[in-house]
Amino acid sequence: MSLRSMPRRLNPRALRRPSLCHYVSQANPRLGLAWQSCRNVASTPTAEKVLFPGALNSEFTNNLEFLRPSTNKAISTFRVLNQYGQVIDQERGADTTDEEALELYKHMVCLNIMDLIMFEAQRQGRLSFYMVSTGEEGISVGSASALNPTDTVFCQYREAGVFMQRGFTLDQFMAQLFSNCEDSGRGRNMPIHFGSRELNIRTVSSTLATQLPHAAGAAYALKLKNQQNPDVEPRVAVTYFGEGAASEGDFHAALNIASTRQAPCIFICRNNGYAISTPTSDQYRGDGIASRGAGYGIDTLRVDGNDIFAVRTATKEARRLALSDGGKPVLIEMMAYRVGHHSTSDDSYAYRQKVEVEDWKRRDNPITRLRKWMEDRGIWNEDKERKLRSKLRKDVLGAFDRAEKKKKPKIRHAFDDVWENVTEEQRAHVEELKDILTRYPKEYDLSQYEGGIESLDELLQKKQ
Ligand SMILES: Cc1ncc(C[n+]2csc(CCOP(=O)(O)OP(=O)(O)O)c2C)c(N)n1
Ligand SMILES: [Mg+2]
Repeated sequence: MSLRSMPRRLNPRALRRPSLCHYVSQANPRLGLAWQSCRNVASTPTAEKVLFPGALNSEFTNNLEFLRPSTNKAISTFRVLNQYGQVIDQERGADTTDEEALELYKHMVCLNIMDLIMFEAQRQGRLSFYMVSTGEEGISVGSASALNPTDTVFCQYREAGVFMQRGFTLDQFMAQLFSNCEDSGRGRNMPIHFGSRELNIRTVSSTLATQLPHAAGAAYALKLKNQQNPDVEPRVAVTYFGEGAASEGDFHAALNIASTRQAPCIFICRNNGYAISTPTSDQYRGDGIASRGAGYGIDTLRVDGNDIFAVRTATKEARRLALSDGGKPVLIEMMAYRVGHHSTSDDSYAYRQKVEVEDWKRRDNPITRLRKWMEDRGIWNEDKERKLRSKLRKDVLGAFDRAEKKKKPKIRHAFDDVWENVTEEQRAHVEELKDILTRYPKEYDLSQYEGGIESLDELLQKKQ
């Protein structure tokens, strides 16, 4: 008797409590197929295929042949433009209007100028820390341009371009970088840990890869929401991470849970060749990060990150795929080279040759590649370039100046937002801090902090 013809009450699977996914597939019969093909395994004694529950559709073979990934052809890299800025497939074209291209270009150049200015400002001691996106502007700006504003985004830390493309203003960047009273994070994070509830971008967390399971979970929640509200435009979760972060356990947990739950999560890896001083050759032996997608049963694409049109097209298609068949994860590996130092705390010439960096700078770059395309189309020239750069420089410096002059957030914010009411223990901490600040006014100049020491009184007066 085959499993299929076995009476249902004898099938141990039928005795198991149905999972949430079972209910989901029951609620929407269209979604049922993918789950059921993994659940209802049928077998006959003469079957050609293995029907072990853990390896569906595997044919028997008597060839003793190990899989040897090192002998496989490397996964191809998708691109739309060649390095001269020419569209390769004329039929498909760039899939971007001139106006859109100009906006993308402006955002990439603005990010680049902000990076140059803030890096130097850190060197002058005017802010404590900074990280540049040089060479990776196309990945963040291009992918963000292909998402819906309601999609929820979880960044690593080198994706300021995502914020910029979504509408984070220069004043908002500067408020966070200078930890002033306008910072929505209330000055409680290191510079570059941006976040925006309005723009649907979770606050950056330095702890590598923690954003990945968060995104997978959010995507699963969105899947259920999308089903509950079929009239509302469906949403995806998107997360960014470096190839170094992909060595964390969280990466694997996130891909696996997103895959088994078929959650609409787009995983965007920025493979820039380095994790601080660790080159990819010390990070993995497989074919980059893309090869891991297949292992988790996830639709995957490798993309030329220096080609903003390829990044956009790939992200658009990933979003379509992520929302098809009731939802599924997608992995995109965006290839790039980290042109800058890891951060202002790093000197990359201690572990890589300057000539290597100079070579990459000359060889390829997302900004110059788009510029070549725009010049070929006659929508850009040297004069426009000069004017744009000069205007953006003024804009960045203007925001810099305004932010630097603003006061620091109230000291009380160090205690806010943890407990609804001040606890007895917190009250003791606040009182102790107040005592120290009062006794050592020369050491602690509070004139720069909004509300001065009185902001602590506001807390102490709050009823328990
Ligand atoms: C869990 C954890 N381990 C180590 C670090 C220290 N650290 C910060 S950035 C970084 C390198 C990450 O490289 P990658 O993910 O490739 O991103 P990239 O900096 O190249 O953009 C490391 C090891 C950390 N922040 N968190
Ligand atoms: Mg990296």
